[in-house]
Amino acid sequence: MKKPEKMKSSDITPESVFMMKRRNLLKLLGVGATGLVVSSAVKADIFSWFSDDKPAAPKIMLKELKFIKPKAYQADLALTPENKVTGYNNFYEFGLSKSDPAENAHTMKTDEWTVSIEGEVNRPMTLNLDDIRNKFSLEERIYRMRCVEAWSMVIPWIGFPLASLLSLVEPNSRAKYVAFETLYSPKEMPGQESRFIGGGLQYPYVEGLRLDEAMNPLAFMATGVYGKELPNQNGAPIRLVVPWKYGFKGIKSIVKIRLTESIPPTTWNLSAPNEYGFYANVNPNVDHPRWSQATERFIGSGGLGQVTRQPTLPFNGYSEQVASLYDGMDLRRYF
Ligand SMILES: Nc1nc2c(c(=O)[nH]1)N[C@H]1C(S)=C(S)[C@@H](COP(=O)(O)O)O[C@H]1N2
Ligand SMILES: [Mo]
Repeated sequence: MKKPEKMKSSDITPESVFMMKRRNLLKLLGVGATGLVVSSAVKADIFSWFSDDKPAAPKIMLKELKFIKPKAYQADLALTPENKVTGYNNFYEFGLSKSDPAENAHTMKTDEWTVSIEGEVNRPMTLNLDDIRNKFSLEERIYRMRCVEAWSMVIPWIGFPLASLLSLVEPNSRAKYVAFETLYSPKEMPGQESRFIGGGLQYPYVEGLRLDEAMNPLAFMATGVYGKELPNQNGAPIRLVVPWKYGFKGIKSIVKIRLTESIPPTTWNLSAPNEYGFYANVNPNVDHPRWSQATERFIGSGGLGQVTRQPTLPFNGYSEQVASLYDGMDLRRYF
């Protein structure tokens, strides 16, 4: 996300060509027969989709989940196909290419997982995965997802409202923010100790929301996607989804949630504070310093030549539900 050369890939993208036969792809990447200019960073990204030379990741069986489908969240939108939702990811702990998480995240062990919820709460607690399964009933929500890199998807998540989890621990009157932390385990997540793999971010990955944002009904804890439990590359066993914010707010593989009085540090803001703010609300009118946020490449079922560029919507299309959280705030200043 930080590297300028990674962002210049907008004319041709890995997702637009990954369905092609390698033979055709090589032709395409060769000389200018097609007239397309492809940066070397994008070539590397495209080639890793094919990964002939890399060992195939083990096929992992994911459990089917039981869930309801509340009408209010069954948006009438074309879904991004499952193989792209689970094959084109950002999870820098496992590498910087979009295909790295799917190939490498199997080294993370999720069966003995716990999430501790602590800080400014009346009832701090540590939940294991059985506790989470028993305390929260699951629902499916079809949400738009807009990465700050200007690509987007529509994803059928399964999980429960973050507000349900917060009500359980009872935030006290000092609680104003919610801080989240990803697992820290360099043995399982090689990017946490190698800057070549992990891009030199500070780990563990941390994120945060204001308490009123966290209590908004749209803020969601996902434990599944596409009818099954989350694959590791999507943030197993539990991750945050905040559909009106850029994707990097959706912290994966959470082990700690802490209610705080003051604003918590967040990973991308620590890394480049002039480029990534705390709020990170999707906003077509506030550009990233290095690229426009006015439009986005929707990753749908199409292949090469069918990448849809579409306008980006304020709050990613969720203004009605969330705009009032920011009444009176200058969204250029609080980007
Ligand atoms: N721990 C952790 N969480 C993370 C990231 C990451 O690198 N590490 N990447 C973020 C970014 S930039 C995006 S766009 C989303 C991608 O989620 P997905 O791969 O499930 O689509 O995860 C977010 N959560
Ligand atoms: Mo992102």
